[in-house]
Amino acid sequence: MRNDIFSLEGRTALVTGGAYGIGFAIAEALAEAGARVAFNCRSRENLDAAMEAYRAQNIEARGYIADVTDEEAVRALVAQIENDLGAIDILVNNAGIIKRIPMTEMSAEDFRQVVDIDLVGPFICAKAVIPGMIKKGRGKIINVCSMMSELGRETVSAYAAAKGGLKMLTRNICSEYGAANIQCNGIGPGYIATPQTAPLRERQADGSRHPFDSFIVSKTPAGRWGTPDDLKGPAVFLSSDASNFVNGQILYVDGGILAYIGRQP
Ligand code: NAP
Ligand code: GCO
Repeated sequence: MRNDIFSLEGRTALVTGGAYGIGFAIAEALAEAGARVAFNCRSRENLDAAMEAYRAQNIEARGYIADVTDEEAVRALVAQIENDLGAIDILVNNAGIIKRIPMTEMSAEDFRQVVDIDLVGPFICAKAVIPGMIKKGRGKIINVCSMMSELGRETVSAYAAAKGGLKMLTRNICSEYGAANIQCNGIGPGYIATPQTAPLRERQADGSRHPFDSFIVSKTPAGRWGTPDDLKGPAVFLSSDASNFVNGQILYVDGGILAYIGRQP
């Protein structure tokens, strides 16, 4: 059979924050492409619900409780996955949070928490898996960036700072470990319908659409919010041999929003 450069057969993948949302869809896609899949999250309730959801999709995912900001816990997570599934070939740094607070009203603690999870967490996880990838002679690291790696907007200063930093961490891992045949790229989702963006899509008291919902739809050439499934193909591409000469890039999966000035009112 023609060598399928998109196949992930025999590969072990860790998707952080893969209990639901974008991470769940990416983990599903990697499993459908043949990978053995592990995910982590902080909440036992979310993990149990996720295991049910994976089983319902006939996916034998392994779930682990681990906070990506806890270096000891991540080291133990990587060791446990290596024991259960084999050394990690693919790391998807997906776990992330957002706090929408006007900057002058945001505490330094809130700012630090967002940066800790969205930027330091990916650093900790990448640092934990790279030695094993070097030993194997190959590896794939995919950082889930954001449109806010490129653009700002009101109330998301911490998130934009973290995601901007994650874009540069992506380029630096590429620079530092490309010679070890490790490819590190980013996926930059546009506005995706997940629990994280639910507050931006809530129906108003009169049943009308949230103003931000209408704004995003008007700003997106595709004329819709993305869904987690829109990220499946790009994630398989960046996890597979099909992208072995792609390194340090951010692949935006945004329906064209970053390219578009917006419809004249
Ligand atoms: P989500 O629905 O809020 O899911 C976040 C996931 O991360 C959950 O499984 C959560 O589970 C886990 N998580 C959060 N903090 C964690 C931590 N410290 N350690 C381990 N797991 C943690 O978010 P999403 O919309 O799917 O977004 C996923 C990623 O895509 C994030 O990095 C986000 O910034 C990025 N993104 C989202 C959009 C969008 O429009 N939705 C667009 C661009 C980029 P627990 O709470 O149980 O830990
Ligand atoms: C927001 C949204 C965005 C999306 C995403 C866009 O409040 O503006 O949450 O930040 O999550 O990052 O790419």
